[in-house]
Amino acid sequence: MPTPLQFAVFGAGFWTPFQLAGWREVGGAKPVAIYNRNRQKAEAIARQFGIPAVYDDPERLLREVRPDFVDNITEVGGHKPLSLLCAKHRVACICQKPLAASYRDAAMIVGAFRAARTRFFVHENWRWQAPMQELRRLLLAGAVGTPLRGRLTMVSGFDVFANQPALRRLERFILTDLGTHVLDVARVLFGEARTLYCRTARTLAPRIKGENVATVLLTMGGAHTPVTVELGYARTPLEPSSREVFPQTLAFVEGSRGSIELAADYVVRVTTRTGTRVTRHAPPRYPWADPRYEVAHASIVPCCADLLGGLRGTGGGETTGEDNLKTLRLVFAAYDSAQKGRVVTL
Ligand code: 89Y
Repeated sequence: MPTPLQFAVFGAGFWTPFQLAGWREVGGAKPVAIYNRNRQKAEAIARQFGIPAVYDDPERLLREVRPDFVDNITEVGGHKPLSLLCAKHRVACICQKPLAASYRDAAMIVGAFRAARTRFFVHENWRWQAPMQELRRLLLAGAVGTPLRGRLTMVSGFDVFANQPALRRLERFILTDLGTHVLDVARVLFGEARTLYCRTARTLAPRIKGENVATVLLTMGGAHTPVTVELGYARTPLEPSSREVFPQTLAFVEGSRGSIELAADYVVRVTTRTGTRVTRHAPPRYPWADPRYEVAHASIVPCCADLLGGLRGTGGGETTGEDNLKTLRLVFAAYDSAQKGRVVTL
């Protein structure tokens, strides 16, 4: 067994305990210090996970501890300053999504790590969800031929603001918080985008600053496959059959030889001329995961395992900063399209 990498945690909010539990599940990395501007919150997490050192000054932590890497689990406002601090000290870093509130800032962060010749990754976990992995596998294997069109839907009335009140204050909400995930999955499934058109709305979700509904139409990959991404966190009255599935993303792909449906309860239906094959791809059940976030929390484990391989240089590490910039280009092109009312060519 290789020596575990020693890491420092930045942030002590809603996601931190799940992220730490995920690392514990993966093994091979040990938290040795935690920073949070509110020291008491950091101390509580340190007690829970046996982290020996607590700091309320991130630079002091980096100087004194010199961790192998930092897991930056702060809210979006902390991503740029804290990531740049890691680049300055040449400490490898994994940052939560969305990497930054603008494409420019995100590119600046990635550029700083490139200049410092230091590894930098984004913890983008949606593509690691068990049913998404199956969809990816099926498309790669050509199970339904060439994709002719695709639809990815995450429309929910779940109160995401209760656990993450900072989401209410985002000027740009659903495309940065959720669009980052779902547009990333779209890239993984269908290839890079050629064109993009987006409409946004703010509706039926009181007391938030940003948009909470977005529809993005993209053409993707060599085949220019049309892909629709539907996002919504709203208390929209939905018909009973479209029941609440948060945080599952549903999908439907029509191909030249059949179709694939990713339905509620992690059910995958593959229909070809020979009939329909139904399988279930539920995520592993972890005792530490919040059951209301089951598939999202479970995906932390394969995501961290992949990033650990990237940090060690032993393979994996799909979601580099550079890769995430490609996803963020779509997120911010979507705002541009919605504002100008026109198609963006990428
Ligand atoms: O912040 C979001 C995330 O990354 O997963 C779901 C979420 O908690 C609410 O959209």
